[in-house]
Amino acid sequence: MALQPVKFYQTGTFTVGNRLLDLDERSVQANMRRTNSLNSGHRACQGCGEALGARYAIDAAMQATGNQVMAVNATGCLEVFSTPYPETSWQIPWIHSLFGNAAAVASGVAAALRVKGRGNIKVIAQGGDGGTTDIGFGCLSGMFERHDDVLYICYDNEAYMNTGVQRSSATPPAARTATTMAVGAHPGNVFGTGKNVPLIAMAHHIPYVATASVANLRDLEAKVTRAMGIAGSRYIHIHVPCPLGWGSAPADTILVARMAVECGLFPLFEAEHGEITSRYVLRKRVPVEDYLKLQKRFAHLFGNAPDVRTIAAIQAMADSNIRAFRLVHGLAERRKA
Ligand SMILES: Cc1ncc(C[n+]2csc(CCOP(=O)(O)OP(=O)(O)O)c2C)c(N)n1
Ligand code: SF4
Repeated sequence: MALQPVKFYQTGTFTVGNRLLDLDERSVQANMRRTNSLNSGHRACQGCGEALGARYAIDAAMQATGNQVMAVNATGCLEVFSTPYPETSWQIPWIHSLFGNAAAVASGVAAALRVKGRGNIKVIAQGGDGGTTDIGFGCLSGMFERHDDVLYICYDNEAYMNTGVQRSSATPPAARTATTMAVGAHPGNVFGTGKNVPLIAMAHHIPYVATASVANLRDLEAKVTRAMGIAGSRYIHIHVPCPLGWGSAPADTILVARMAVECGLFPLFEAEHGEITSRYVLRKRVPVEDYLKLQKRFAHLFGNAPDVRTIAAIQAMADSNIRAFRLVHGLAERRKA
């Protein structure tokens, strides 16, 4: 009988697959000495993508720096659910800034550490999309422009969730929020608005910009690890589904995030000094409906008379991303993460 080669399909997964990898290739979470930077007992909703993304990001940052890291946190869900004074779930030195000035406070902390000769301690600023793309945008651009030595992480749940799901400049078209049109011919957020902060960050020619998703936690860890090894301003924009605000099932958080990536609406890429250096090539391209149908904020597009024109317009956005970021085979070259 002919011998068949054994294929280790699970190589690289978080469970058994990690044991098949060299020590330095194993995921941060597979490490017995992982730090659990955001400890149990916090008050995030079930299935909160932001809580998951933050723990993986900060755990990776702690491992990369030998725990020599501190964080400045903008007001928002991440701050509120993790740190109801006098309690905290954080296992690192952590400062709550105002809603809009996390980048400026982090710049100041990094400068103070440098003056005190403690530049080995790395500074992270973090916040939601409201705190980043809207109210904190000026401070963030200033931090980039001055090349301050800070990694800024935006956890993008596409609305102001902490105060009850208001629209931000990261809210996608047609998504219902508490402050977008509830009824009429085209309920939800309008088309043609919003801003792409990763591309704006690239325009500042900072050394490192990346997008990441809780759908691919190894990729997320790798990007944070890479960012921690670079000096100067760095920016990582992480897509984090919010079951409460998106009307998705808590158990579907990873699925929803994966569908956003695989349909092309949330491209995963890295850029250095303004140029894209790697991108995630779609493993299984899916239509945008597969992503939208999982979320009640888009429920008005479906039902007895689906809004085919609006769905087609969203599909056109995904197709445009796929072309622009070269997300399908034949168009993309990929560098090992
Ligand atoms: C100057 C100011 N305006 C408004 C608020 C109220 N506020 C606190 S958190 C928040 C929304 C945060 O949204 P986002 O940054 O997207 O983070 P999320 O809660 O979605 O994670 C708002 C409006 C505030 N704290 N300060
Ligand atoms: S409202 Fe959304 S972002 Fe906030 S804790 Fe709940 S799931 Fe997380």
